Amino acid sequence: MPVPDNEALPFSTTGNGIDGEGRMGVNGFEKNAEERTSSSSSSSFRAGSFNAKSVRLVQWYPGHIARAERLLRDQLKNVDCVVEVRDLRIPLATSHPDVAAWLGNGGNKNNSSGKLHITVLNRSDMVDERERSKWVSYFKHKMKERHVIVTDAKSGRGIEHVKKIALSVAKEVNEKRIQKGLLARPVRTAVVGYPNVGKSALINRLVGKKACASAPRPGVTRDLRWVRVSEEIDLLDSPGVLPPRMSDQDAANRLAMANDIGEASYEASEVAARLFEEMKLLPSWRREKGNIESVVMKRYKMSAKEMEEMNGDMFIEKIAMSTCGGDFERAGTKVLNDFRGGFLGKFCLEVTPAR
Ligand SMILES: Nc1nc2c(ncn2[C@@H]2O[C@H](COP(=O)(O)OP(=O)(O)OP(=O)(O)O)[C@@H](O)[C@H]2O)c(=O)[nH]1
Ligand SMILES: [Mg+2]
Repeated sequence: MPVPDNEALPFSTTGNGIDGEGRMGVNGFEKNAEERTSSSSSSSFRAGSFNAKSVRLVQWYPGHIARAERLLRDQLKNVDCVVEVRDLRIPLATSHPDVAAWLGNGGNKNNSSGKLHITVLNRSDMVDERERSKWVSYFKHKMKERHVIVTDAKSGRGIEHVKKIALSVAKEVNEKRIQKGLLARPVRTAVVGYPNVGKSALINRLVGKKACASAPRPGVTRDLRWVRVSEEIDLLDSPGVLPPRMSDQDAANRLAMANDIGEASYEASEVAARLFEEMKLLPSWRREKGNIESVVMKRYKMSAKEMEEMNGDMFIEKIAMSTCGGDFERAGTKVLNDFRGGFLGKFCLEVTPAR
């Protein structure tokens, strides 16, 4: 006689809540006092060259994230499949280093003995079609990731594909269960990734209704939460998790540009200055179709020559002086919002590695 599953999932929205632990700043990220006092943006702006500064991503691991990760690890023991959501504008910076450990595959993401790994490259509507294909090919063929799906959780693009793979895992899991004399159950799929990459939006699309809170800022989801999609699929929504240490300042800056970390951990003017310099180095800055340069020229009323000669600080200073009453932070926020809102065009901030 088939035996029901004895590990029922906690479908409650409150039972396993993660609290803020009091020491968080805006959006759950806090600046330390030393950095706060040393980061007067406008003065540091004029003083040194751009490269001498780094963004002050000082509180990388606030309490709620540490706690979220612990609870996530615990829940992952009961999971069959892990959907790792990345931001297609910055797919390397949002590839979480702990995924292999979460999968329980002996540190190897592609080892088939553990849980199934689905890579979701979300925000596909925000990047160019050609870049999109290059990234899929990179993760599939170079990184040997088995299931790589491009999605746009806003419009629903790619969602059926995610569902199809989850259902195929469900079938496999249940065939094994029935052979062992156990009752069939829904496939348990955890949706994980960095903050603000679109995990909850993806779940809402899969469920077909607004089951989870989703908003355009990092740190919206604070609780682990199981959601039933159908008799065949259960999904776990989880808070965005950052690695405990991040030595790569380039990646950290890109997370800030894309709004994938809390705004309290950096100066908008500095990150925006760096964004300008990074954009200028991209092949898409001057590509034939849909180049970034012409969009930026038009938006900020600057000439190509002027932009060529400017570094990031000068670019922000010009915007601050011309449209923001000399306020560098306002100018930085404006540029970041333009990028995040897609007003600077559709492009990835990272280029597929050549190797
Ligand atoms: N343009 C676009 N916007 C998206 C996409 N996916 C999600 N969003 C939007 O991005 C914002 C963040 O989405 P969430 O689903 O809250 O992100 P999350 O990963 O759950 O974030 P946390 O809970 O903070 O970790 C929301 O405003 C979504 O509507 C996408 O594919 N394209
Ligand atoms: Mg969320």
